[in-house]
Amino acid sequence: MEMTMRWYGSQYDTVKLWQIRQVPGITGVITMLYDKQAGELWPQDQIHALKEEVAQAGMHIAGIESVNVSDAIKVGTKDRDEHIENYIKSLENLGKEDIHMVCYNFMPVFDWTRTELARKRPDGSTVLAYTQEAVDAINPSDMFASIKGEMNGTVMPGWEPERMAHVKELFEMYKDIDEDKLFDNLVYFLKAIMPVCNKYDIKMAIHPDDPAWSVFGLPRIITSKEKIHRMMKAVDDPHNGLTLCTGSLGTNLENDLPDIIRSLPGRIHFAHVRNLKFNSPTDFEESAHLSSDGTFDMYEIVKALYDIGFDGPIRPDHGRMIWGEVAMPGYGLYDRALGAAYINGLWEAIDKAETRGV
Ligand code: DNO
Repeated sequence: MEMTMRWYGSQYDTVKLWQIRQVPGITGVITMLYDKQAGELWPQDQIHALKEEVAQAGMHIAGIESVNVSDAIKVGTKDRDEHIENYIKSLENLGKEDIHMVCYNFMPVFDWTRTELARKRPDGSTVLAYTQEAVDAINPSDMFASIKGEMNGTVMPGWEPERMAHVKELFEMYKDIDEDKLFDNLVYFLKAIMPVCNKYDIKMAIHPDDPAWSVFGLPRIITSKEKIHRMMKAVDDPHNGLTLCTGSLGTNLENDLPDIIRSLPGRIHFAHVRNLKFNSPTDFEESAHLSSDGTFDMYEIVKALYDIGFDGPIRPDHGRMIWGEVAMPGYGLYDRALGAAYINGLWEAIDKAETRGV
């Protein structure tokens, strides 16, 4: 594995590249052209400039999160083929710049969903949290308004104000889309992009739906082991892979995370590793990464990744807001640095136990 951290670009991120560089073991960042709308072309010169900026800071781009897939592609409207053409050209430009891993999602309307961005924990830290009760009580078009005051002045991925201004139209677009249609549109998209992925060895890593069930009646197709395998089989190419996101798949306590990992050797191209603490099956908060602070056994998760020979980028995922930091919720420097150090420690211990027979 390669330890990385997500970085939104100098224009948008409160965290600087030089700070990320000082986190022990981090050699790469996961980044994107943050001002590009889904469906838009990523020009090679802009990718090149981003790559140079990261290289100047002594790191490299370990992958992209995300080249977003437009709603036209997800819904299958008449603009879909044009957007897929742009997507293919963007992948080609990334390949030419020697970038070989792309994370994306196929979630309708909302990317990830949380109902609180700053729930206070007993130690005074704040975390992202979710309760089904809060989702059930709110009209989807009010969702953005209800959390925007907690965004610390940042633009959160998937919750861009321009996009949220059209929530009603977005819901209208998806009104005839059920799980099967959404799945067919995903397969159509993947089949169209596989040739360019093969040509440039670009590993596509779909992000699971977060939370791993339907919200606001919208269809969700990447929520369980069974559904992930259905997708892997439908386009059975090693470049069609998964972002193993423990915090997303793990929202459903029936998902056995180490078992899912072990069932997908060679198809996990990227890992988001974090813990969740459940107060009830439908009320969870994003605790510290440490096993004892949450519900997941982080040792078993990292061990499963190690055992399947996972060699892609890994990143600590959402962190708590600690030590007075003001940053994009989930994406401050301090707690993610602690997360990276912890995962590195687990990995080293597992590796030494395996290779030294300790
Ligand atoms: C949330 C992230 C997601 C993820 C996208 C991938 O913090 O994990 O926004 O980047 O779903 O396209």
